[in-house]
Amino acid sequence: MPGGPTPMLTFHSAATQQRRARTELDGGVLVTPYECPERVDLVLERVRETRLGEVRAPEIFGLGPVLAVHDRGYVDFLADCWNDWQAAGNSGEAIAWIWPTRALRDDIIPEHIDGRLGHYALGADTSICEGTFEAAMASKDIALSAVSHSLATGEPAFGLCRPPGHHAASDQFGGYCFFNNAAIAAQHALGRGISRVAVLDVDFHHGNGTQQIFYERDDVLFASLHGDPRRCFPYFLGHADETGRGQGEGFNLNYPMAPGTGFDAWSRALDDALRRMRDAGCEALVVSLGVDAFEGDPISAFTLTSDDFTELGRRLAGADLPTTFLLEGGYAVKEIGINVVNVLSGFEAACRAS
Ligand code: FKS
Ligand code: ZN
Repeated sequence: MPGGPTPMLTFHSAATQQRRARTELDGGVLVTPYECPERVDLVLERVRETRLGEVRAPEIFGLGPVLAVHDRGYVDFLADCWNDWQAAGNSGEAIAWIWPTRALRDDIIPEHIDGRLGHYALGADTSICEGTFEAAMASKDIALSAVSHSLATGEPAFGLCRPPGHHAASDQFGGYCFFNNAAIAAQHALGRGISRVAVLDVDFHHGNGTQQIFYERDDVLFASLHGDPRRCFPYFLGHADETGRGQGEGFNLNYPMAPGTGFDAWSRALDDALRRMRDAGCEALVVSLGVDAFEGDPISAFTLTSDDFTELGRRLAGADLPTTFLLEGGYAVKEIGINVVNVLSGFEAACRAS
């Protein structure tokens, strides 16, 4: 269909906008969060403008697929956090400020909301506000709908997820993430007759949550291209020597790269990850699609151009697998639509050409 719409479906829900946090601790002050609702509006606008394909509402999946990768106590905490925080008399948004660090005990979960926040938080960058849980629920339903569609049809699908997911561990939130959408989708794919899934994380930041969730398993191959944790968030995971444990040994691949890395070196890591996915016999691909490796990103440090994102899409199509794209980060808001849709249309163009 030259010039006509391509078959890539986008899953989107206005409920993702229910999270409208006002605060993020940044440089010692509270700023308006980089991870803002406009990000979704702008990607959606570009999807429509380029006629990428149909936009659909997600199906509702409930908590079952969430509990397949997240801890029950954690999920309950997220559901109750905003009410408990307000009931304790706080006027601002919920921000963790004390943690079970090396010098303290971590085996007894406190009852007080301040202690619970510290138990379940990775860092202080991510405030919890009204609507956060509802938005996270919508985000994982988008991811589940996208992966279901892709597996049912063999066609690629795009989940316009927000909040993002890849920093969310089995029982911790942070880095703007609450439910690990990619992990939930990958786990769901395994329940649908796929025996090994690849999760390829191209966001600038290491996908610590996805790594942690699957670290001891060989049915999910996790590969992440990211800023070296010696110098980049999340600082405490994502080194090259983290290769998996037990059954999972060899199924975790980290490609930390120095700030300033451009597409040449970055795409060599990408090609290596794609080769390892093929060698491992992966049958489906979930892409944690952050576009913060972009040269103009305000909080990241790689130098990919908008055209490089098109080439990324082309190379991903070469894997020739049912592919689900899930939005993660990307904070150059003005260019976020172009960069995300470049990946998707590069993928589509390569599929049609072959
Ligand atoms: C300090 C700014 C640093 C942490 C960076 C979070 C990155 C999040 C992300 C995701 F995809 F999850 F959204 N904050 N206030 O881009 O990896
Ligand atoms: Zn990121």
